[in-house]
Amino acid sequence: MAKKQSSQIQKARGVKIKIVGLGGGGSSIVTEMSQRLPGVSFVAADTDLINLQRIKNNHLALFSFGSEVTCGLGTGMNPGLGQKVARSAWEEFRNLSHNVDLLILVACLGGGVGSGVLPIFAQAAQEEGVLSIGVFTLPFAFEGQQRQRLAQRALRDSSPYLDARMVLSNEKIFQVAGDQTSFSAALSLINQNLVENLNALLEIIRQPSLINIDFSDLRAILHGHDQLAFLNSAMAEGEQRLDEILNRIHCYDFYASEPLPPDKLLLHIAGGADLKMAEVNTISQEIKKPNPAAQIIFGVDRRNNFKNRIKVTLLSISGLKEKPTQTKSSPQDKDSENKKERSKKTKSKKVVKSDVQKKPPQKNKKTVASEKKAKKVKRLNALDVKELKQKSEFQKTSQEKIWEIPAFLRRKS
Ligand SMILES: Nc1nc2c(ncn2[C@@H]2O[C@H](COP(=O)(O)OP(=O)(O)OP(=O)(O)O)[C@@H](O)[C@H]2O)c(=O)[nH]1
Ligand SMILES: [Mg+2]
Repeated sequence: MAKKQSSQIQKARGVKIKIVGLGGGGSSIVTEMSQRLPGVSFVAADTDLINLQRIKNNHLALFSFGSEVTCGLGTGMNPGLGQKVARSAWEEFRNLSHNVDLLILVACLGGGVGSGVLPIFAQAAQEEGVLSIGVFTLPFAFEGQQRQRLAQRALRDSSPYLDARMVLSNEKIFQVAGDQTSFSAALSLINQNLVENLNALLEIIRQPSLINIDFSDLRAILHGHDQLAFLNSAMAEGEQRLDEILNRIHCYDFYASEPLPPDKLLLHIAGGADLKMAEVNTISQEIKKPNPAAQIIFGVDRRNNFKNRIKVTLLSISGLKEKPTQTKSSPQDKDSENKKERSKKTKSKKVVKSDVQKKPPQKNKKTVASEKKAKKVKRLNALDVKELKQKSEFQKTSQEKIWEIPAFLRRKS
């Protein structure tokens, strides 16, 4: 019995996490992560054999594909080619996702491999049933609009297959790095930020806490479809530690957009023996302010080496309003004709969707029941008719007013 339990504990602790970097930028980020994140499998995937040779290290598995088509080079900013070679590597992508508990796909969007391969890999992972999140960067503004468009298309095409995605923007580096910072050091700032935050997240699901958070909690928060994720951790010490934490926990320095009001939150607070109830309370209250109705999974840990210090880790998940149409067809069926057809359908579906939103909402059950009741009365006098009409007018206008309020405020009330 004791033996069985200890093997179950081992299994529970040994959650399999795989981080796969796609293309030149994705594999550079994963290379940096692989040297600093223990207990995770790392893979760099590219058609560019020279790039793979450059980043080779002991913590990283290299996966080359499509090199017979690209002659061992990149695609030259051609996502169509990226998709084509990805489709022929479909089974390998499925194998890479096999027996994995959490798959993190990292890509710098705007190029041909990262942007082209991403939707195909994400779909293969979904077929394998793995919990998957995407970590993406958008190109610098100086790289031009075409790269931005490729990046946006890759986001849109991959979103139906990923549980959630974090979207960072290279452009934000300018707000953080000084003018004299070297280019490589500036790029590395994003990578370091990701490493620190992912490390904090993995630490809380691996280390048992006073109020524990484990992988099933993380899965509950991440599981979904087309969600935006914001991950941050902040540590502060000394007398001003609480103020500092409150100031920094909502600073998502490199993210492409401000966080949306969260639907789900995973919050972990670690402190020393001097961590106070009031501090835990203030931090938690502050964090749920943008949406008090959000689902919160909460953990607390006491760490012996945290004298006078607090560390807060926050994963915030927001569902997106406009959900792209989900296409379940096999990637082998996807030729460019189908794609054009699909994008036409998506456009027309979007129109239909927004039309539907403008329509007055469906009558609620009570209204329908009272109208049914009214119908049963065979003969209505003039007064009955007037009263019924007023009632339905009132319900209609009050419902319409509700739909004029933004969704997140609606949820609050
Ligand atoms: N943050 C960050 N962004 C990068 C890095 N390398 C490239 N990028 C960005 O990623 C975008 C895509 O470049 P790559 O990742 O090299 O392209 P690719 O996916 O290999 O595709 P190819 O066009 O076939 O080479 C660029 O426009 C840059 O904005 C990096 O190391 N860090
Ligand atoms: Mg490349």
